[in-house]
Amino acid sequence: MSAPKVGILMGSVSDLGVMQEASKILDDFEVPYDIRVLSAHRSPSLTTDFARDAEGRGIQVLIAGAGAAAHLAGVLAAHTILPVIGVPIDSSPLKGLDALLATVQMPGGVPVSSMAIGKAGARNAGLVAVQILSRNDTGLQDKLRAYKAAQQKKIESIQL
Ligand code: RP5
Repeated sequence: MSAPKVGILMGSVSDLGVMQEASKILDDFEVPYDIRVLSAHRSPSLTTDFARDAEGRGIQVLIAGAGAAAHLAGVLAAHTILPVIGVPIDSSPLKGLDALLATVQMPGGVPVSSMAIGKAGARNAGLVAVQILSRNDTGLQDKLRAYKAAQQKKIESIQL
């Protein structure tokens, strides 16, 4: 199997159902990835080690999904120069609004690209990762064009 180009991280195994939307996109585009549970709060050392080692392993983009007081994306961003895409997860009584604010409101100098809450955000995180990788990969550019064309065709074919 090829070396991973994307890291998909999530704060809990309970986030997997949402984050699989990102991994499905990477499967569709045949982009190799590493997917694992890493918690900013429950396994802080593992999380920082992963962030520090990712670039050296050839990973080019990180996707981080977390709910509640969502610090995973921010902690990863603190320890790497790789782009970090955050996915706020609707796993708390606040239905992801807490995670959205925690993910999007990074202080200046430590960017996290925040997606929408939940499955749509995870899917788009996968697509943004592919878009970043596609800048140096014409094969991925062609697949992105085909993906957009297929979406358009689907809408155009709707008969009400
Ligand atoms: C966050 O707390 C995780 O990302 C998850 O969304 C949420 C709840 O985690 P569990 O209590 O289900 O493990 O850290």
